[in-house]
Amino acid sequence: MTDMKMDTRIVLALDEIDTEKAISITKDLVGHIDAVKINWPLILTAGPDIITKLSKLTDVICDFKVADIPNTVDLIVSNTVKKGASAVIVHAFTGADSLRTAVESAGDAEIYAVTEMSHPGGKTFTALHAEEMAKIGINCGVSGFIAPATRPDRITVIRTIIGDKKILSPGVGAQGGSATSAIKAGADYIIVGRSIYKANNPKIVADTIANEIRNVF
Ligand code: OMP
Repeated sequence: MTDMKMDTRIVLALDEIDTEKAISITKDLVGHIDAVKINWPLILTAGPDIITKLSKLTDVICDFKVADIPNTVDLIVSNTVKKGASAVIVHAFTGADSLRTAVESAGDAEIYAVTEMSHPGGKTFTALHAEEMAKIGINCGVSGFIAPATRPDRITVIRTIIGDKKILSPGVGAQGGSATSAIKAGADYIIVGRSIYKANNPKIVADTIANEIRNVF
């Protein structure tokens, strides 16, 4: 793929499960976000062809948090990319063989590895190993990492390990994190779901966040 746009630095987490609504929100937000990220909720209601449909509108990141043995990782990642995904999110705790397979199977698409999860439970296990997971991810050639906007200090720590690889940061809005704090801490993109797709006017919310981010630079 060509590199994902970096205009607004917003990735929309499209966890809207009404298929028509999900498509119309995306159409409305083209030009106001840099990509959409879809997860199991929308795939389960809309079916996997939603990847192809949305990919005609914008870059699609498939957040399948793949966590499996290399053979299964290969089957999931290669078929997701065939459907039109520009990137796939995988868990890093599976280790080097699974991560390396994800990168190889993605071909020109990107692999983003989860370091530390944004919810309170993310502190129990993932936070304890986030730095190691970032190092393994770098060795395996991933394009970027997921790090929590709910703990901006942790984004900064991950940034020191990964150099200029990308950081996508979820947890803004509904989970209490702030877009500007995440970007100031070292994130390249923020991932925002409910605060945008559940809003009466998603475009206004997205534009407000994009302006806040622009003021950081
Ligand atoms: P909102 O909380 O509604 O903004 O959505 C956040 C989105 O980011 C959801 O799709 C989550 O599945 C995803 N996410 C997290 O919230 N925390 C993480 O640690 C990792 C992810 C992710 O990989 O995208």
